Amino acid sequence: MKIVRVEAIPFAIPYAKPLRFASGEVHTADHVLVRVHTDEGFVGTAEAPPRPYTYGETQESIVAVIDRIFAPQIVGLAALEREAVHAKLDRTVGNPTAKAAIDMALWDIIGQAAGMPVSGLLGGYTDRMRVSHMVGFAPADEMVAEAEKIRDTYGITTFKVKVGRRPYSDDVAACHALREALGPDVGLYVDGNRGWTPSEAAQALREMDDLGLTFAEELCPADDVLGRRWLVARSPVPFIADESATRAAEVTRELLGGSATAISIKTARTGFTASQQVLHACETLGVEVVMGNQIDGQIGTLCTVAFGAAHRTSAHYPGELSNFLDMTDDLLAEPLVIEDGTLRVREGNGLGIDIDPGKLARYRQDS
Ligand code: MUC
Ligand code: MG
Repeated sequence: MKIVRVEAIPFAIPYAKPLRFASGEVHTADHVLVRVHTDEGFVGTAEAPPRPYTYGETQESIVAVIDRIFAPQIVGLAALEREAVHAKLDRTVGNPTAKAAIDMALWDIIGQAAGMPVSGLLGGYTDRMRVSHMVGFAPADEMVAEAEKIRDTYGITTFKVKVGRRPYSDDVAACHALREALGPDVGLYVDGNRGWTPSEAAQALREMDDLGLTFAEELCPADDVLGRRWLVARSPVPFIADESATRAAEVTRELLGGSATAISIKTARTGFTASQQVLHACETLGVEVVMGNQIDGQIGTLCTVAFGAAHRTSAHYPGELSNFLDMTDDLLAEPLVIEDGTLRVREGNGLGIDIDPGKLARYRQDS
């Protein structure tokens, strides 16, 4: 079963409520739909979200690297030769979400051809994940109102709070307001997207010591090498590396260097193949993982839950699976539903991604 064509289709869907965080903000899902076609008629689907402030990729660069470099390299290879495909893709540095989308589309093809769900092929641990919702920057009362609405509407009881603003006391106050409003049983953790210095972060953690946070993520840059190690050594909770550990080798480097004590796995950047490398490295080192969100649409979210639910360790903590709720629309024919704070893996062969052709025609940017 040979790869005969790779499509990279730019599309844009506005957000009803933009997400703001220390390294940037998102108003439109200007993603790239990736479709890998085979000579047996199977088509694998995934999406690549450009995050220039995290990976340097843009919508245009993702389309260009797929059209000009990756597609010519992999057309003619068999869809089962994933290692051969990766050997080709790895000749180009960077471009993580473009590579990850191709990887996940290949798994989708393999699942369809085998007549099995990808989540089952990956590990088949469970069929659902509890959901953690990301609360972006806003005045504290609006952050509280959003969390209460999400809890009441979807039954979600874990929240990742964006921090990293200056002065740090605004974020500390928002976290205290959230804990007070939501009560002691709700899970809370914070993500600074590198916004603070090590000393600001240490001070903020001290002032949030009584909040029962479960994790702290990327509070300061990993490039502040010694300051970051100093902070991580003093953090009262596991310190998650997200954008500082975007490849398996970076995960090893950050963990062994003492710059992180937990890892965010994002299928949007490591697909399924390298996400398993990351997961297994963390398992063998005894490091906790959280399934993160690259501000994914519903296609990316389906990929995240398929992977997260497939393994014991990745299914342990609630996964960040709800950013799509802030979009005005999406491409799936059958929208995702979060109920009782839970998102289910889609049934069926492959990833179960069924694109609505009318919506694709409406939102695509290349026609
Ligand atoms: C997150 O976990 O940081 C914001 C920037 C990014 O790279 O991912 C999102 C969410
Ligand atoms: Mg993060």
